[in-house]
Amino acid sequence: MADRVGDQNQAGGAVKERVQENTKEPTLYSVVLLNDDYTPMQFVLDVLEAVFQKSPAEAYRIMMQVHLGGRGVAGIYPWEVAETKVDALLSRAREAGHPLQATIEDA
Ligand code: TYC
Repeated sequence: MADRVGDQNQAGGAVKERVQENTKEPTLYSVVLLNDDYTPMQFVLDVLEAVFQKSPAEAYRIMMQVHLGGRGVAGIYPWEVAETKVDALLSRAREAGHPLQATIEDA
């Protein structure tokens, strides 16, 4: 009797099968910075460091990729985190009077 309970465990053997669904990775989204002709390079560097937690070297790489190529990935996050990052970026940019834009895309 006691052995039987132990064999099946307290969830009747269902625990192991639930492990995967309980630890499933969230769908990820890219926050993509877009180029414009007016936002100062230094402002983009500051945002990449403050909002997207990039090192100065990585911020410079991303900023130049956007400046030269039109777009660049600032970070990859679950949906709600990506939205929060974009909100922070947009409110800093508008506060400072810059037209900086970003989009959220499937990663
Ligand atoms: N192109 C801008 C300039 O020459 C710099 C810039 C870089 C703007 C990245 C936006 O996402 C951006 N001042």
